[in-house]
Amino acid sequence: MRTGLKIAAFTAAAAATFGTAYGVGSAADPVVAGDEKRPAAHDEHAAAPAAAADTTPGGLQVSERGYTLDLERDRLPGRTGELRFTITKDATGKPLTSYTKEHGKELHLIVASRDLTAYRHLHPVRAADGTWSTPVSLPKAGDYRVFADFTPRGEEEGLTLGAGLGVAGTYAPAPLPPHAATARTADGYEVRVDGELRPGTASELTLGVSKDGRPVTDLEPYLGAYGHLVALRSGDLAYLHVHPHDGRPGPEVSFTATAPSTGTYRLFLDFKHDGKVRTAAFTVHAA
Ligand SMILES: [Cu+2]
Repeated sequence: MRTGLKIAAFTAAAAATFGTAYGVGSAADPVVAGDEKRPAAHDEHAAAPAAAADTTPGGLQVSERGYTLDLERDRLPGRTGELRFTITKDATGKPLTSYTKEHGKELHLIVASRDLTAYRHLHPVRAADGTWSTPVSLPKAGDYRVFADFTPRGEEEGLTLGAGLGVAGTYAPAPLPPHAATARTADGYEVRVDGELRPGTASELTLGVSKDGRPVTDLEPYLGAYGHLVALRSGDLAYLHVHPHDGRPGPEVSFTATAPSTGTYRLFLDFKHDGKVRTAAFTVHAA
């Protein structure tokens, strides 16, 4: 069982767990059921490993469960350019063209710098042949990781594939910002995080948004939720995407999350206010 994305999205109090298999065989069975309409010769899961292999957190592998993230180029000549890629079905070598939408999109693309100081959440456009493309503008040169978060149609569980991306130019990796309970967005919003991330146990994180010292109570839905939270583990950039479990438009948005291990994580919260999506980032420790 992969990231538990659906559990988080559809079950109010459920933990979004990555790195925990819950139920031997449960990862394989829904795939078989969901693939009934496809001809057997095109069943790309025939060679998929057993459920036991699914304890790895998302985003660490370029290829998983019969799908591969193929970046057209794994380096960009500058900080601004176009990213093009396909999700290739290993069994046929062809791009995947049918997806189940999650939060209004067939695919969510996260681009994060290896030093965890730069972050982009993008929604590429898919051509009929399965090629995805999006303009990308990054704040600095260096090593990045690209995460594709999607659910192939007919499958119960989504998956997140990750690939490296190099951006040409002079690169000075930054130290991870220290732990702090509050973060300020580039445009003056203050976000406070309450609660702790715990390894192997679900815990609640509450993020409170204010502007000019006043709580924001009119957050706007962004992709069907008042907040989207991505956690990346420092060191290997293991990926966890969680969704809020209450429907209030602020000032507080709560998430239930489970860290796959002790360690340091960088949290990125996307929220929408005054018609614009804004991002606040935090460094937290799970211990
Ligand atoms: Cu998205």
